[in-house]
Amino acid sequence: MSLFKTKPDFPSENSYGLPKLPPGQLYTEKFPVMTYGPTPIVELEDWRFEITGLVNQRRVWTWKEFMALPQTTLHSDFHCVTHWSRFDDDWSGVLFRDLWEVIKDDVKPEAAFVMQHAYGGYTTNLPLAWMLEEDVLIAHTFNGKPLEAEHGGPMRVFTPKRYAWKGAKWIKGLEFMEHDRPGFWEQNGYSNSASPWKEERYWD
Ligand SMILES: Nc1nc2c(c(=O)[nH]1)N[C@H]1C(S)=C(S)[C@@H](COP(=O)(O)O)O[C@H]1N2
Ligand SMILES: [Mo]
Repeated sequence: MSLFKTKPDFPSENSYGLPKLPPGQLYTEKFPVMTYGPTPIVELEDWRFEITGLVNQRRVWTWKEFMALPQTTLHSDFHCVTHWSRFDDDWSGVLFRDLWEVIKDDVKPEAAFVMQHAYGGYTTNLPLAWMLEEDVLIAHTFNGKPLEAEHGGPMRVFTPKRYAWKGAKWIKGLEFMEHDRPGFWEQNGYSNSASPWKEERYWD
């Protein structure tokens, strides 16, 4: 049995009016686990989320505090740089832009880039302006169930408009930076901008 369906029946465009299947991608119903290194196991009572870097004060949220932030469910597709795409999952969590409303007075005006830091040490970077797009989600629920540990549970970042390495599984915090800095895969040759529709796979 093949990993990929050869003739998926899906609309030609996604909710952004872009091709639902980006160039060079294949559709799958599976959800492969793509992790560099071991899976960190983080219990909810131990989980913390913090903001660091260019902040006036370091702030830390417990699980309960983070879950009290506004919650959003996105219906979205998922694109991995290794050429597979999943369609139409429901992801629930806190939009970065809703978190931003709570933290913006604590973040210094020079901050222009954000580094995601994960339990286990993974990092990935994005401009603050891209983090503020309408669909960057810090997610804990996948298709109505708590996100499994291998997929980044209890909490991960999901960036539907970027290849999936731009979302850290096991997120533990965000660092605000004045200057851009490459994260883990960006240091290892992956693109800094990661648009599936421009096929920005590798760093030229
Ligand atoms: N902490 C952490 N986050 C990560 C990764 C990782 O290795 N560690 N891999 C990235 C890559 S390359 C992809 S494609 C997606 C895969 O998510 P999945 O394992 O849920 O499919 O997670 C991204 N986030
Ligand atoms: Mo990936």
